[in-house]
Amino acid sequence: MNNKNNITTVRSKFLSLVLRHSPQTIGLKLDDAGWAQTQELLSCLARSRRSMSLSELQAVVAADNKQRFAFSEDGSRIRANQGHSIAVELALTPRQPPAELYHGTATRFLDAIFQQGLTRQNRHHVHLSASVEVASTVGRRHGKLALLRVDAARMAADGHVFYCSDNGVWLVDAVPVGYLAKITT
Ligand code: HQG
Repeated sequence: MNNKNNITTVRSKFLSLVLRHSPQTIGLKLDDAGWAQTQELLSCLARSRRSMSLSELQAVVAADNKQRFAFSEDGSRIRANQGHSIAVELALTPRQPPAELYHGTATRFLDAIFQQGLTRQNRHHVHLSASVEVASTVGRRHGKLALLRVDAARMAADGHVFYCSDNGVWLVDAVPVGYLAKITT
């Protein structure tokens, strides 16, 4: 990773922290839908010795490999597209999921998952992916990869509501055990 990418990654991680989990760290306030005023974010960052210019912030948003952040249309506000632990109402619209979705996790969680199903832990939803590749990357963050297939078609037919975030992550309240199958990797 070159130096410029490195700085962008550090900035992106810090933005995730303040826009998803802990805006108070820099004295920032988010509205009910998770939006921060862009100018206020820049001022709070500057006061916390995390200064960046508007164009540097725009570069972080544009360069983010998962489109974690979005500006409002006029650019006056910014928010995280998903992944919050604090209460926000993202006003997501229910969507019909693809027939199958995938979840990557670590092998050490499997016993609990096959007892309780997938539960949302600290986040607002269980996160699912339309691709095995993305699910594998997500799972490896936690340890030795275990890949799960979710029977999304049957879940939806049974009345479970799915949402898709602006950056293409599928979200659901929980996945009961009966819809899960382990994929041999
Ligand atoms: C596991 C990243 C025990 C679950 C990614 C996961 C994603 C259980 C971990 C986003 C369980 C939670 C979310 C149960 C679930 N017992 N363990 N009953 N149910 N788990 O990080 O899905 O980089 O909160 O399998 O791309 O790994 O942040 O969720 O291993 O979209 O933008 O508990 O985070 O995006 O871990 O990742 P996480 P996740 P960002």
